Formats: sequence, C-alpha cells, structure tokens
Amino acid sequence: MEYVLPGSAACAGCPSAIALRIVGKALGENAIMIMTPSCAVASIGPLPKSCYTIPVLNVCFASAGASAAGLTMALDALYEKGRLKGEKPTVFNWAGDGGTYDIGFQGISAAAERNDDFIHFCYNNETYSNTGVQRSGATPIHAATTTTPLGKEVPRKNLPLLMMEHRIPYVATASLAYPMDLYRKVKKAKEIKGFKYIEIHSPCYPGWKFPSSDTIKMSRLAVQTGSWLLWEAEFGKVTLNNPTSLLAQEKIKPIPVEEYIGKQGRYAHLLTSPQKEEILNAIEAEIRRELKFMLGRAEL
Ligand SMILES: Cc1ncc(C[n+]2csc(CCOP(=O)(O)OP(=O)(O)O)c2C)c(N)n1
Ligand code: SF4
Ligand SMILES: [Mg+2]
Repeated sequence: MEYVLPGSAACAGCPSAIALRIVGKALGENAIMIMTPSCAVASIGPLPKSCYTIPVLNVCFASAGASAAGLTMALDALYEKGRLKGEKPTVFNWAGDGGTYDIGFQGISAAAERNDDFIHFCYNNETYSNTGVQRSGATPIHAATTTTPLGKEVPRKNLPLLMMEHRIPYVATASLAYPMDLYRKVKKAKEIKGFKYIEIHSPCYPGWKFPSSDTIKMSRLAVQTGSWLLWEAEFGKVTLNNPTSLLAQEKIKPIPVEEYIGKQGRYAHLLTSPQKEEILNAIEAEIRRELKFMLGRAEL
C-alpha cells in the first residue's frame, strides 16, 4: 500500500511525504486521514493528480481534535447500530507542529483528555513551513525563522511530554532515520484503543537551509547528538529507544551538537557569533539535562 503517489507537489526530500509513506505501510488501507492546513495539504497537488490514496478530510486548524473525535464517534455509533461491519478504520490526524503545538492545541488536548479513539500524528518540521517559515512553539532556541531573524530567544515546548501528562494510552517520538522504529510504533498505536500521540521529527530543507538530499542525514544527526530523543510511553510508563537509551545511560557519547547545527543555515548567525562556544556549551548542557530527565522518567 502506498499512501503517497508520484504527483505529490511536496519539495524533493520532503519529510512529511517520507513519513506518511512509512505510516501508510504500517496502518494499511483501512484508514481515514484528517489534515489541517500545512505543507501536507499543499502537497496534495491539483486534481486529477492528487497524491494521497486514502480518504482525506481537510479541516480548519483549530478543529483537528474535534473533527477526529466526531469521526471516530460517528463510526462507533454506526457499528453499534449494525450499519457498519468488519474492522473499524483507523482514524488519524496528520498535522504539522503549527497545527499541533500552537493553533490546534486546545482541541487536541480536549480529545486526549476524553481519550477519544484516534491517532494524532505531528510531523514536526519546527516551523510554519507552508506559509514561509515562521517560528512555532516547536522551533528550537536560536534557530532563525522569518519571524525570528536573529534567532528564537526562547526554547521549544516539550509537547510529547505534555501529551503524556494527559494520561493517554500511548505516546511516542520517532525519526525518519529510524524507519523500523517508526513503523513498529505506528503498528502498536493502531492496536490500542483510545488516544494515541506520535510525533515525527521532520527536518525541512527550505526552512532549515540544508541540501535537499540530506533529510535523512539531518534526522539521524538530530538523534545522535541528543537534539531529538526517541522514546515511547504506554500508560505513562516511559521506555527510551536506541540510540537515545544508550546516550542516556552514557554507554555511547553524543556527537558534538555543532555537527548538526553547523550544517543548517538557520543557525549561521550563531556560528559567527562571538558567543558561539558559550551558546554551544549551553545547548549541550540542555541535551544532557533532558537525557537525564528522561532516564529518570524511564526508571520510575
Ligand atoms: C486559523 C488559521 N491561521 C493561519 C492559517 C495560515 N496557515 C496555513 S498553513 C500554516 C502553517 C502551518 O504550519 P504547520 O502546522 O507547522 O505545517 P507546515 O506548514 O510546517 O507543514 C498557516 C499559518 C490558516 N490556514 N488558518
Ligand atoms: S517546505 Fe518542508 S515540509 Fe514543506 S513541502 Fe517543502 S520539505 Fe516538505
Ligand atoms: Mg511545521
């Protein structure tokens, strides 16, 4: 099964398209996708060459939580009345970080608290890419965007952790550089009833300014430097996944963060700054703190 056909209007090497292909293979064709405004919507392409192969509902930003909740409940009602038979389709949201962290958060939080039965996927490219690379709540500190031209001054939110604190059955983070880990997590989420949240780190070359052929390389460096952590939580029980687990236990050393940041034009101002060493040290200290914090959560 292919969810994304040739004819997609996405940029070459688009992380959303790559991620959706993997997710599609794990979910199978019995699924219904809801999308909020984003590159994923803009990528659909003009009819008759639209690129997604399953039913898609395109809803407004604020309503991802409510739309998926309504859809999954309507399906449940139809099964209860005997008007539908067979396996219930997997209902899932496909939303960006803007749609998840910021504009859609209220409805997503409400659906999580109700434990509505769907998967919310956030492909996190750390900006509002579709509208010209504005900062989002997921943009990391110091990254330049069109609304933070001198670099963002505050850190990103930790949304996967916030979602876990909704006491939902399943939360996971994933990376395009570890496709089998992503595939396994989606398969697992599909089998669990209730609200599931999966966030996929999605390096986006036009916004981050790296060569379009390096999407996967950048994804891998994010994990190997400890800038993006791989973990999952079932009913609040956290498990760190490799290589994050090995980094957290200090069995392997993180790659210096400059190897990752230095390859992205959005940090160019930082690399020529007189405070460069101080800032890089602070970023690495924060990485060590987060690894320690997540290891502590895993040991609870
Ligand atoms: C309520 C509302 N505000 C703003 C917009 C304009 N808009 C469309 S896509 C987008 C950016 C979405 O960012 P994200 O969810 O991260 O997806 P990406 O573009 O990065 O794929 C914005 C601000 C809109 N469609 N609706
Ligand atoms: S801007 Fe980024 S997320 Fe949007 S289509 Fe291009 S690569 Fe994909
Ligand atoms: Mg985005």
